Parts: sequence; C-alpha cells; structure tokens
Amino acid sequence: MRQQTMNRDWIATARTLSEALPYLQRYTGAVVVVKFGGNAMGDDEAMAAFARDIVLMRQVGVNPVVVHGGGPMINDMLARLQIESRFVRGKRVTDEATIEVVEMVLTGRVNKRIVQAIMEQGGRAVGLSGKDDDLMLCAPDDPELGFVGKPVEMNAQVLRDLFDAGIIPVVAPVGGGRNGTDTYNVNGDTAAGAIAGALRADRLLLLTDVQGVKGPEGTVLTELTPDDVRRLTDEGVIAGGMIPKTETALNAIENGVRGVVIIDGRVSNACLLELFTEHGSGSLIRP
Ligand code: X2W
Repeated sequence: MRQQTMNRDWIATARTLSEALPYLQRYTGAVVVVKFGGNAMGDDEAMAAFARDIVLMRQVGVNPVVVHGGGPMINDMLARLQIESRFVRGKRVTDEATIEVVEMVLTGRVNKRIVQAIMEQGGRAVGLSGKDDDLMLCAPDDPELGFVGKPVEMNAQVLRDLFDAGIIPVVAPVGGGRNGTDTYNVNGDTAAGAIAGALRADRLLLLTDVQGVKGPEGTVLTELTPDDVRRLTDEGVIAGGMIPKTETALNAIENGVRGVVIIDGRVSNACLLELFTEHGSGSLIRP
C-alpha cells in the first residue's frame, strides 16, 4: 500500500536513484562479466541478494554474464566419494575420476542453483558450460594437472544471442577439447577472464572474499594500471591468492576488456555499488 508520510530513508533512496542516472546511462548496453566464486556464494540469502543485483543490472540495460566457481562444493562431493582433493599452484589436480565429479557438480548443482536464484528474482537465466555451442575450447594446461584446461578458442556468439533474447547466461567453467570428446576443468577466474576477453567486455567484476588489492601500507588501492600491478607483484606486495586474480585481470585487459574490478563479494550489493555509485567498491584495474 502506498504510504504518504515522508521518511528520511525514502528521501535518501530517491536521491540515490537520482544520482545513479549518469551511471545507468554509462552502462546501458554494456557487457559486464561477473565471476561468482564458490566462497562468495554463501547461504540462500546471500545467493538471493547476488541474483537480485544481477537482475537489476539486466533490468537497467546492462548485459550481465555470470561465470561461477564452486571449488568448495567440488571438495565436498569428492570427500563424500572418498576421492582426495589436491591442488598445485592453486589449481586442482584433475584425474579421470575427478573430472567426472567436477563436471557434475559445476554444470549440475551449482549452475542450476544460480539459474534458479535469478529466475526467483524475476530474471530470465540459462545455464551453460564452455562445451555448449563450443563457447570455450581448451587444451591441457600443464601435464602435472591432468584434465585442467586453458581456454584456447572462444566462441562467444551464443552469449550475444542470449543477450538479444533478454536472457542472462550463467556459465560453468568446464570446457570441451578440440577433439570433441575431452572435458577440461578450468579455474573459474581464468574462465571469466577468457569470456570477458572474447566479449571485449566493458567490465569484469571478480567477486572475492577480500576487500581488494592492498598497497604497501595495507590500504585498499582503488585504482591501478597494469604497470602498477606488475610493479607491486615484483615488490611482493601483491602475493598469494591475489596473484591468480591480478593475472586474470592483466590477461583480460590485454584481450580488450576495458576494466577489471576486484571486489569484496561479502559486501551487500557489491556489484551495484561498483557500477552505479561514485563509491566504486574495490580495486579497479584499467589501462
Ligand atoms: C576449479 C574450478 C572451480 C573454481 C576447481 O576444480 O576447484 C581448477 O582448480 P572457485 O570457487 O572459483 O574457486 N578448477 C582448475 O574455480 O571454483
């Protein structure tokens, strides 16, 4: 029911909407790839909040693509099947038994949970993997890792076709081999970077569980160039788990992505804060 009384919160809400106009205009028609990692997924409430942001983006004319991870969910299923999880340099050693589980978990349960959450918020979503319409063809990444793939050929037309139909693509990071029979496990960040590159996306948002890239004093750096990233990496300031993210960012930018933002997915409405307010919410890397 409409209420006529004025309330400070509502006035602030109206002002926020009004102030969003230039950002809404800037991002109309933009392609925004969002990497949603397994650690960022959390409970049903967090999932619903994420889905709501994505549906809002689509509603205001952005073309969002969700590329998800699901490492923790793969670990759980492997444990239930009594298969050991082993990682080398942050990537899962993927033998024949493991790739079966990876494909089932990512393209099945995890992918459909996100699709369903988006549908529940009133959006239209279709789930697919890198195998669908040859979206992401892979070659072996490193013999030590088994069926871990590096994307070697991207065919992003299916994503554009989905945009045109008003559908939000939700992509599981599993790719096919060029021989038409192999299956590869691709790191979620790597897959998101490759997809953003193939689309020459306006933004790649990497949702993580840290605040962003930190400088030597431990404060979050809000804006960096690729050269800054290289320098801070050489100096050891960017280290550990941040390295795969910044590497993904540099590759994506080399492939024509206009900006990559590393943001804290635990902050509510992180994607909206980044795109539609002046308070970007993490570290923006752009040339
Ligand atoms: C990842 C794919 C899932 C992923 C894995 O098997 O765990 C490799 O390591 P998060 O949740 O984004 O970490 N693949 C090669 O990246 O999930």
